[in-house]
Amino acid sequence: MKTICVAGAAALAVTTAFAAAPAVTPAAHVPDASARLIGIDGKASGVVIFHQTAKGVQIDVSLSRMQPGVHAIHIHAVGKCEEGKSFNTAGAHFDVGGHHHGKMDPQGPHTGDMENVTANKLGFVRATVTMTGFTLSPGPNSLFDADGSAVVIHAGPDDYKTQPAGASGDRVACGVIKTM
Ligand SMILES: [Cu+2]
Repeated sequence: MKTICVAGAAALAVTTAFAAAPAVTPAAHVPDASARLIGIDGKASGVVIFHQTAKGVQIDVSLSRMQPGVHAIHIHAVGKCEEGKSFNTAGAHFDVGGHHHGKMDPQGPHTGDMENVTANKLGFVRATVTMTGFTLSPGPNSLFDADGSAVVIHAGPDDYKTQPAGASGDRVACGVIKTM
């Protein structure tokens, strides 16, 4: 019991310290966003959480029901995921400035290109990355442009060079990015 009280006091002290801190940075006012992914069967396949920090957008990827192995993951340009249309409704890769696909292309990568993720033998993916080319906040690089944006998982890995999507195959999961 005594331990619990001490812990509570410590937590209170921390809370008080934060409350007394000077005004937070503008980035802290940007709401988090999330994409709830569905598979091509229309059933839930995981969630991707977006958090704006001073250094970029932190992205926490948590997927299930993937085929074991390596998969491409990209931000696509349109916030529309229709499994009946093979998720082609999500459009091409999100890009600002007319880049080519892939970090191995001299004119790449697309702004929405991300590092491949790996599903374990049970089909789960956990990954955290920080992306600097786009923002959650309003502006020219915002994911929340007129037609929104989506997260798309592909059947295979991105080779980071083949146009337009790294020869990564079918789109197997998709989620519209929404403010939480
Ligand atoms: Cu893609």
